Amino acid sequence: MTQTLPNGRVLRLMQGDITRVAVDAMCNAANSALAGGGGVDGAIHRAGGPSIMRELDQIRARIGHCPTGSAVATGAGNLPAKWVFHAVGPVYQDGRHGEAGLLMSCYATCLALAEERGAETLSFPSISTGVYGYPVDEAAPVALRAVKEHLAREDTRVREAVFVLFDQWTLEAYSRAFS
Ligand code: AR6
Repeated sequence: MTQTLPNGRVLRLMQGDITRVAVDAMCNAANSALAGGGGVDGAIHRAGGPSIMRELDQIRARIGHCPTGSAVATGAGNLPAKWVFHAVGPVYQDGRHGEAGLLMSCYATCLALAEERGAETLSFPSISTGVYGYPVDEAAPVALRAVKEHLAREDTRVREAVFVLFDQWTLEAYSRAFS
């Protein structure tokens, strides 16, 4: 599914493995320890190789941890990208603990990192809807709104953002929110 905004920027949904989709910057669903893990984080480190963790070690030595709702940037090792933005989504409790704001902020931080670096194409997984338990039907409209609002800006350097969704169920939830 593809939507072209009035300013020519493109928002796209596809099903697949994010590590195989070439972009300038690939976003990861990390944890605040930046320590690697399962899910998309595990896949990114496996496919990207050890240089990504080495850079995260340096970032950790400098800042300690990455707060929920924020993100840090590294190179992309062997991945088909220039950068990986490691975003820390909220662990879902009941939806009344600021989860939506924190989730929005993950996407917004990744987009700000993209602007700083001049990344024109960007990929996102469905942050927080795996291990972190955010119901995908609630997360999808928040994620899409955050990215679409940014893409709609006249001055954005981002040309295209693609959500690479791993399973059919997640793709369907995002497709419903998309239309
Ligand atoms: N490509 C795209 N999406 C994927 C891939 C992939 N290769 N693999 C999984 N997904 P999760 P979270 C989907 O659990 O909920 C990690 O241990 C997955 O199906 O990866 O933010 C981190 O280190 C789901 O739809 O991230 C953290 O500790 C989505 O990615 C914690 O999990 C997110 O699921 C973060 O949990």
